[in-house]
Amino acid sequence: MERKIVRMASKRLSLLVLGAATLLAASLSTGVSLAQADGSVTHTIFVTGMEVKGATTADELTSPSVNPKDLSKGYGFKAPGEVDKKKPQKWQVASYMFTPSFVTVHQGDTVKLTVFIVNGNKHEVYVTAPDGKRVVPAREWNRGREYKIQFVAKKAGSYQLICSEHAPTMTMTFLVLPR
Ligand SMILES: [Cu+2]
Repeated sequence: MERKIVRMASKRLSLLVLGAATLLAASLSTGVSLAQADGSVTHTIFVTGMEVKGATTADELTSPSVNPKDLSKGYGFKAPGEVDKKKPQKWQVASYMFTPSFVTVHQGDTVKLTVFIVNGNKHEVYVTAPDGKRVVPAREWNRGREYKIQFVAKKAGSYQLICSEHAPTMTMTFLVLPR
């Protein structure tokens, strides 16, 4: 009888250890949210700086009358003849972005970003609070490098990660809901 109780207790203990280990593994391997005693949460978010491209030919669709480069420094455009000399009809557009580009957190939460730059040799980035003040000062990010920044979302409203090289469209928004 006693042995049975001991066996059950040790089984429970090993289940507990397994549960804790699973939790730890989950928090290490994913973008996670860790709650603090005051209810605030630390979010670890993995972000990629990337460029998407699209192309077609002028016989399929005429190229845009407005040059996308006039709409944003983050847009690219190669007119028919500029993409491929052998395919004079081909034209191409491109856009730089952060992905994900929108996340929601609560006031008081800590946002930890790990950003990997896949496209673009040079980006000039900073983070602004809802009042426009910079909570992360300007810095240069280069292709193939991983960068870590963090800030506390003290105010409700929108914080933004902005790349001034590719403004206004290469932006990530953090909507901060009142706690
Ligand atoms: Cu950029």
